[in-house]
Amino acid sequence: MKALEGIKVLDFTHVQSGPTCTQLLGWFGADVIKVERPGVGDATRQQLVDVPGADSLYFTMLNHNKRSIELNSKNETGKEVLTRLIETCDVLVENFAPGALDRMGFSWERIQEINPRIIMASIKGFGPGKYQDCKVYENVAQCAGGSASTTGFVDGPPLVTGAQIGDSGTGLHLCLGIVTALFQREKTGRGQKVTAAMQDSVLNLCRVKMRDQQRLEVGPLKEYSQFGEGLPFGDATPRAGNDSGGGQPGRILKCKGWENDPNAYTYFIIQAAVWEKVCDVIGEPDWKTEEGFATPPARLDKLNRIFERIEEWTMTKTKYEVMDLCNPMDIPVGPILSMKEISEDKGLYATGTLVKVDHPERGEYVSVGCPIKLSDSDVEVVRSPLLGEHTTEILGDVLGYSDSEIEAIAASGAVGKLKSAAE
Ligand code: CAO
Repeated sequence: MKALEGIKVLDFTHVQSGPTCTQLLGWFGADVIKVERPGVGDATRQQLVDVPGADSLYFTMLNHNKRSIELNSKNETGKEVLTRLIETCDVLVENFAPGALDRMGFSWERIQEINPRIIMASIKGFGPGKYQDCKVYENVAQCAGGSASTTGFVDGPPLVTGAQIGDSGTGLHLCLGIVTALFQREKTGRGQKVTAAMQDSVLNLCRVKMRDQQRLEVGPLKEYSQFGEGLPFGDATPRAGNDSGGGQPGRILKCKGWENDPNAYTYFIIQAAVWEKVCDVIGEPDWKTEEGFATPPARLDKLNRIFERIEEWTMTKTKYEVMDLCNPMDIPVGPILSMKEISEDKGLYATGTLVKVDHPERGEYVSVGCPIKLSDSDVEVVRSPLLGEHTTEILGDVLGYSDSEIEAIAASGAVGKLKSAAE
């Protein structure tokens, strides 16, 4: 048995943010029914295509463990089918542009009327306020949520990060809201509306930077490298380069081979508790007791010199050797791993964090599996559906339409061309 077995999800999501949420629900055992525009489908099916004629990796890697029904929700018969789906499902998830669902005739009030037990979950770029009607993509959310202004180096422009905190980050937030609402429904019998704005989710992940904004009002941020370098602070949390957010001095340092390998680097933290071990490892035992080095505050204006010395040592080792030598001593270090190295890590396949998936159009590909492990709800990653692959099955088995009714629905243009079992 899976944790969410028996829960039906009407998946009205597209692109990245919403699909990451419903994919998680699918991995936890929910029956996820993805509603897609006939003949078109989720736009990502045809974005960044690498195998002509096949669904892209963008789509396949975000839509595992789902069934696909083609349905025109603007067609009258299509609206009737959608109404039946709303009656039948426990959760509706959507991330259309603001107002799109209302324009289809399915406001939250109408949805509640159809099914008072349903949980309707929405992602929008912004919460209520002056930007509520904006369409929003990943990097806009990273910028508006405070991440970009605090990422990069103090003397450079703002930077976005490769981690999709606006899209996948918001999908995660929404997923938590949905399971919480399902839990509350157990007691109240009522559904509710769950919303997660991308700006809010990014800001939540940048919580420590809002902490620093308030600390800045009472004095300089002493753990930031720029303090030790004597650079003045402005009135907003600055970009912190590779400083660690927790206040322990840390940097990214070159390792053996850095001249030719863009990822031959390690992250290195000089936590106060292991300072003496750091001094021994790099061959500077006198720094353990020397005035100006012995205490964390005394070291703040010497961090550049200290890290340059540590880097002299890390450059004699590979990033893996640094890890192997420092880890047993509890010195926190971490190799900078490339996507290529990660994709070849057998340990990640053993835990299901990476999976190989077979797909009828594109063959085998590597995907990231479920990053959350439940001891009593195993995750089996099932390939993403082809467009409309389950239209007949969902109309018949889930909604109970007879064969002749399904033919009539197809004739009305509400669904795409029905696929035979052989297709
Ligand atoms: N049948 C008929 N019409 C359908 C349909 C279906 N099955 N599915 C979608 N549509 C229609 C919508 O109703 C909408 O029509 P209207 O404009 O007439 O209301 C239209 O398709 C386009 O939807 P959209 O505006 O959501 O799509 P877009 O490509 O223009 O915008 C995006 C994409 C992501 C910017 C926008 O949806 C958005 O801002 N979403 C909220 C924030 C978000 O999730 N951003 C993350 C983006 S990356 O993950």
